[in-house]
Amino acid sequence: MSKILITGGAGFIGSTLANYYSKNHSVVVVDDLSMGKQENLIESKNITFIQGSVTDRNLMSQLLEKQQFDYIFHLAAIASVADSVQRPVETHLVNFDSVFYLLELVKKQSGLKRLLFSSSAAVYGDEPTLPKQEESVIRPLTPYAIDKFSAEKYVVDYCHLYGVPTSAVRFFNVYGPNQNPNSPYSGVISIVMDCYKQLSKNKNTFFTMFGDGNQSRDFIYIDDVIKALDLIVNSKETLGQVYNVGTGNSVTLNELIHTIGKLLDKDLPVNYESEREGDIRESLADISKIKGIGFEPKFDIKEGLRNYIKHEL
Ligand code: UD2
Repeated sequence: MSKILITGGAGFIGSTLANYYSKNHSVVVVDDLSMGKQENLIESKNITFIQGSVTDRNLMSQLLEKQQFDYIFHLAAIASVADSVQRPVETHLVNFDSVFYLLELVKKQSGLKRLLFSSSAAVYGDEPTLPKQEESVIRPLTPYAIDKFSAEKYVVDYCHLYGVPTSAVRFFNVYGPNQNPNSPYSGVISIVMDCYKQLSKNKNTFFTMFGDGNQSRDFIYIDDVIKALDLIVNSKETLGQVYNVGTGNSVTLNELIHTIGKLLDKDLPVNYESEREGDIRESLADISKIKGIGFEPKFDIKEGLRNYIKHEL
């Protein structure tokens, strides 16, 4: 039974990971509940929940001095790009400083098997060459992307310089059950699903499409993400490495809405508005590197949506 720390463990990705590992391992979750919800975590004697922020240095140092973790997943973040533009200083404290401080804390721990850091496809910015390889041009354009990229660099550097066992992932567009739809910057699929729920109560519900709907994204289902993370932390060749976590396929938002409509046998009214400032037109991962450690996405967009619908609607 390993000891696992998951920061941001009440959020969408973190809670799914915590619930998954709690079957066979002891999991400690730290979350300030700014976006996450404690109800996302299943009732389990193997999960310990601590409400607090990763920016609280006393909390983090006490936690890591008291307990020796085998694995640490640092997922806590201000997850919205737009929010980071509104609050660059707060974003920096959460998305960069907390990582730096955590690296210093784990530097002293000899038993750690892996620290995994969650970076983002945002680091590639609007450079148009597709698909994005880990070695592609990096053009971080927002406080969110700059912090993710610099934190990711430190994470990798601490492995090479000090022998801290680290890896980083660049998430593309992750979707699935328990993704919070309630912020304007929530994942688009969670917003569409929420619209469908509202539609059954209110016939006037519609989905707001920002732009012409021809922008595309590489959507990856949460179960595939969990599999990718588990593979990375259990492989030696991933030490000090960064991996794209996507499917290698993309769909346009118009195609997405059409597919969901077909699966539910009901059309969702769509209102087209002007595109969001700074919106990336196309996003697509090259996943050759992660395939090299045995990763193969199991869910294409249709299969993923089918599963999501089974859980949520
Ligand atoms: C994703 C990540 C973000 C960052 C970024 C990097 C999510 C939730 N966000 O942002 O954290 O890593 O990738 O590039 O995964 N849209 C609508 N209507 C809505 C909501 C969204 O049309 O009500 C559009 C939106 O303008 C965009 C697309 O849907 O073109 C996807 O939006 P998103 O917020 O799900 O994700 P994205 O790619 O902006």
